[in-house]
Order: sequence, then C-alpha cells, then structure tokens
Amino acid sequence: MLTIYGCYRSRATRPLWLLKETGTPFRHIPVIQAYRLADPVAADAPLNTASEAFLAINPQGQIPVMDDDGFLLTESMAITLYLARRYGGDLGALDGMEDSLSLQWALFAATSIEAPALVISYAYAQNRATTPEGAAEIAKAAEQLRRPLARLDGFLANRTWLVGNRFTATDICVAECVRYASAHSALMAEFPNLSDWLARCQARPRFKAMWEARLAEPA
Ligand SMILES: N[C@@H](CCC(=O)N[C@@H](CS)C(=O)NCC(=O)O)C(=O)O
Repeated sequence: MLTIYGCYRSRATRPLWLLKETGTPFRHIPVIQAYRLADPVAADAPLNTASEAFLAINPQGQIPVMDDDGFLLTESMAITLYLARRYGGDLGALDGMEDSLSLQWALFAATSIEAPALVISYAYAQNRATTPEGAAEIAKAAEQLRRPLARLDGFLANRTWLVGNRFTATDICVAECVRYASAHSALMAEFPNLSDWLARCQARPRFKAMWEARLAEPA
C-alpha cells in the first residue's frame, strides 16, 4: 500500500500532483502543519506535524512523508522523483543521465529558488507586499532569484521541458518552487521563457485537479 502523509496546502503538492499524473492508487492522510493550529496537542486536534502518531513516522515533524509498502521517504522532491521512477513510466528518468539531470534541477530548485521564492509567496499571501517591510523583503528575494531564474529562462529558450524533451517529475519539482515567486508578476515578466514554461506546466489537467483539491482544503 502506498501512503502519502501531508495536506495539499504544503510541499506535498509535489508528490500529489505527480500521483494525479500517474493515476496510481494511494492512501492520502492529510496531516496538517502544527503551526496552523491553536493547540496542536489538544485531544481533539486533527492529525498534525506535532501529533505523537505522526512523530512516530517522521521524528522531524514535517510533511510530506511517503510510505510505500514499508519503504519510508521524506523530502518532497526525493518522494516525487522516486514515485515517478517507480510508477510514472516516462514521467521518471529513463537512464542514468536523465536521473542525474533530474537531481541537478531538483537540487538547484531546492537550494537556489525555494527559500527566496517562499519569502515572496508569504509576503503576498499575508497582504504585506505594499508595506515598507514587505516591499523590502520582496525586493531582496527578487534580487536573490534573478540569477537562478535567468539560468532557467536561458535553458528554456529553445526547450519545452527540463529533461528528455517531455514533461517529467523534474518539471513538477521545479515548477512548484517557481510558483512561489509567481505572485511577483513584474519579476516573472523579466523571464518570458520561464513564464511560458510555468504556464505550460500549470495548464496540465492534473495540475488543475491538484490545485482544486488544494483550494478545497481549509486555508
Ligand atoms: N525540505 C522539506 C521541507 C518540508 C517542510 O518544511 N514541510 C513543511 C510544510 S510545507 C512542514 O511540515 N512544516 C511544519 C513544521 O515544520 O513544523 C521537503 O521538501 O519535504
């Protein structure tokens, strides 16, 4: 039995989108972040990242976690790339070179894009984009992002997808990081190839299905 722990309003979007693409049956346990609850250890609290039952699965107390017949994996991108190789056919790497390129782009997104992009995402989501502090945070994050986003933009100038000339799990991993910056439309406009690629990723019916499931969850 394949199980994914983690609600849609989290980095679990990555494996959950991938599983919508593959159509693989799985059990979904929508563990939520403890910080979203007033009292995460209350007897009637929903299963969350501070629940004893979840800490027994991931002592770090973070989602997502995957359990594939007893094979436990954390790290959203590791899970997504694993699921693609195991259940995704050509959504996964088909040889060693593709595997290495997938890792390259996933690590690149996780280390060069995710953190500053999240700063932008939170500032907009919390309606702070026009406050002096929020605007300063956004400007700093945008500056940190320009070099990696320019690299992606250049790479995508004459390509449709990141690896193997087809949509793969790697596109999911990177798109779900770039999405965090997309509220900053002026920044995205500096990178038209990247913006077009993100739009292609998000035009996929399975992305839209994942997004609907996310919107259906309480904020
Ligand atoms: N690098 C990890 C980050 C996991 C992570 O930070 N998850 C967040 C939700 S998106 C979480 O569980 N936060 C709750 C907490 O840290 O207490 C991954 O990609 O899976």
